[in-house]
Amino acid sequence: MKKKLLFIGPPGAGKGTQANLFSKKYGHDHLSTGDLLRDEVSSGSVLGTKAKALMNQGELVSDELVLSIVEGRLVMSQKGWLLDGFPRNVNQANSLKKLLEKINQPLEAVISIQIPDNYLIKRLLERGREDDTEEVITNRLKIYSEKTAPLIDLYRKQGILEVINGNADIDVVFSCIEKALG
Ligand code: B4P
Repeated sequence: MKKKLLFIGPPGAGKGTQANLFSKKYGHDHLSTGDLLRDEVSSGSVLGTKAKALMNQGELVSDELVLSIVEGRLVMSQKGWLLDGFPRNVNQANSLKKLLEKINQPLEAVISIQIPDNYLIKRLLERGREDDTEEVITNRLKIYSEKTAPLIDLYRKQGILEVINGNADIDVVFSCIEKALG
């Protein structure tokens, strides 16, 4: 199984859900910037307080903060890693590229989970996290299509992209991911 992975997809596509299942089964370190930022928010730190305000509007947190969170964990990882929710814009993708070159751990595959917007909105409203209101979800989807979706083409050009249909049961999506990475 490939060891250096990235899962990308719009909010609610199931990337967190699938990354969790996958890392539990195959032993990758699961690096979810969303989860790491929510931990920072719960800690009540100054950075967490700043992050919370942005997250609750559906905006991206500063690249510097996200990078500082990811870098240390990537460098420490011994058994392979799975990035979930990072990179989210071109600047983060460039920083990741430089970091991976520095530590000599090239990305092996990118899983792009795709699903129409109307299903995403329904899923997220049902989940009901603090940033899962209709207004905030709409903003997150807009930011995804403007800033994150262009990265898919970048990874397609590198020949490491696998597109997965996210509009199916969780176990069906999981099997498709295993097949793509096997
Ligand atoms: P994230 O935590 O990454 O959250 P997300 O995009 O909403 O997706 P998530 O992974 O949680 O949900 P999933 O699709 O698995 O980001 C939250 C915020 O953090 C961002 O808005 C931003 O502010 C900040 N942030 C994070 N990373 C950042 C970065 N790199 N730079 C700057 N800011 C950053 O699942 C959603 C729901 O669907 C769940 O309830 C799940 O149970 C359900 N579901 C999943 N698969 C399903 C299926 N197949 N069928 C039915 N339901 C399914």
